Amino acid sequence: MTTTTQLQELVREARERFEASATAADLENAKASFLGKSGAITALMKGLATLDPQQKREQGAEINLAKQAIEQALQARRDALAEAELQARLAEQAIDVTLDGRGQRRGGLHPVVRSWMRIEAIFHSIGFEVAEGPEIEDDWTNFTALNSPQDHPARSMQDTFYVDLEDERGQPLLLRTHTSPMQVRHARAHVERHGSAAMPDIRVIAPGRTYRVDSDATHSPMFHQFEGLWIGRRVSMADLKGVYTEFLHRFFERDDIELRFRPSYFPFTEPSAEIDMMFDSGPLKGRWLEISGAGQVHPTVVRNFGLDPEQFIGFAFGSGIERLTMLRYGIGDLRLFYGSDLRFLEQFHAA
Ligand code: 2NM
Repeated sequence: MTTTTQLQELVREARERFEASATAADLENAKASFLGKSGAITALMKGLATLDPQQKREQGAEINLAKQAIEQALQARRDALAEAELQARLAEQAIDVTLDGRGQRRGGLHPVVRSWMRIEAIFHSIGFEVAEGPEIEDDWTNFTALNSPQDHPARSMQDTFYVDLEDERGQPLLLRTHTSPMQVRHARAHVERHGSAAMPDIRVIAPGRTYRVDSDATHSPMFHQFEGLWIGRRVSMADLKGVYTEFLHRFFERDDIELRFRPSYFPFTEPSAEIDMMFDSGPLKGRWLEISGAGQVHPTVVRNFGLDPEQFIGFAFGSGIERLTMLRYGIGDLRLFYGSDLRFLEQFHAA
């Protein structure tokens, strides 16, 4: 005979065992001791067989109640364990959306490249094409075509980086010392394409890297230049002044700039001039600044373009992109351009 107290004790014990089960497997083991084939409740049910019908009914009902209570406790514990496991998995996989992202390290354009791009855009809008060409040049295109005499100091090993190779015609190869060889190539291709009889004017700029054996606070062995060239039947130094004035106004985004031409010498132009500029306001106000070399293209050079210098005439100029960039942004030391110091470079990323 089982007493109500014994059944209550059994239910209490089951609840305790279920509560103490830390995993689903523990819980199923605990369940077996009460509801399994050889569990306590099952044993009690079997015991009913020996009782008389009245007792069987009463006892059976009580045992059933206890069984239901145990099943309820089991289910409650199953739910609790499942919920705990879910919470643990969520916590483990949690993302803290308030943390900073790893971000993407964004590069930026070098200030010299920014100037390069602006220069191309400005001259393009004035009607100039943009020439391209090799940085390793042959002797004829870099020097001879541009009327540089054999004994010119620029042709010496002290001034020019020669490459340990010759081209197929046996002439020396070198790192171009200016961007004019691109103009030579461009002009010759232009004449080849159009012929000279009804040739449209040659109007081109040649921007790019150039190399000279030179290194101090104001000279780098590699620097950037852009040269301009306009050849037609009646192009004058007045056109040069007009074009270059327009360029400076656009490049510096201001009109209070004065220009002056000073006589100079270059092998590839005659006459030749230095272009000086002066701001009428701001920190550099009133100081003449050397900004470019220029001149009327030498007849020998015009002939080397494949044109008759009696019929074709024009101007050319060559300016340093670093120098223009330093003036535009107020940069004091050329070497900052080549130091790869992000504290310097990042100032231009959003410029
Ligand atoms: C300069 C100064 C003066 C120049 C000449 C030529 C060409 F191709 F027509 F011969 N291009 N650039 C030139 C003229 C360059 O740089 C200081």
